[in-house]
Amino acid sequence: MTERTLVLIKPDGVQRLLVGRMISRFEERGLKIVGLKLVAVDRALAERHYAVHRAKPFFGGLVDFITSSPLIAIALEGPSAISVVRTMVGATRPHEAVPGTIRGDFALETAQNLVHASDGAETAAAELALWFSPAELVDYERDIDRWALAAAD
Ligand code: 3AN
Repeated sequence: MTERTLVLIKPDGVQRLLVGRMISRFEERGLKIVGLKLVAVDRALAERHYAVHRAKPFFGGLVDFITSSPLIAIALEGPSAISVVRTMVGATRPHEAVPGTIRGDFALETAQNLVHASDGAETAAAELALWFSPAELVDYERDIDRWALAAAD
């Protein structure tokens, strides 16, 4: 089933010059970029995005971190995109992430684990609406899809 999901390349990914490499991984997998922007996140947006973690001891630090420097917000589309992207990102705690995943290849610290990816259909819909206006999500055809994704549906 074709799905859309939200990916954030967090401030550590931007500062460590990993934006291009991470986008390449998603593109090479066959996922379609349907939204993309650089965002200087304010605290209100950060707190809404991480609202489920509001009661956690790391919440304040998490909001400080995500507002400390710009991030890249990406909307990706493809077959089972939500679970495909979560698998590509790897375990939340990078020391448990397997090699070949983004965190398994580039991260060691949970507080600096480079990427956010929506964890389910409801979350993806809510997060895409939070980060992108309808006009910023673009429908278009890619010629490559008849080669890369012919059997997808
Ligand atoms: P994921 O990003 O893998 O979905 P969540 O949703 O459990 O993981 O956590 C959201 C973010 O909160 C993580 N990406 C990480 O930046 C931060 N976080 C989670 N657990 C901790 C922790 N124990 N200490 C510091 N930061 C944490």
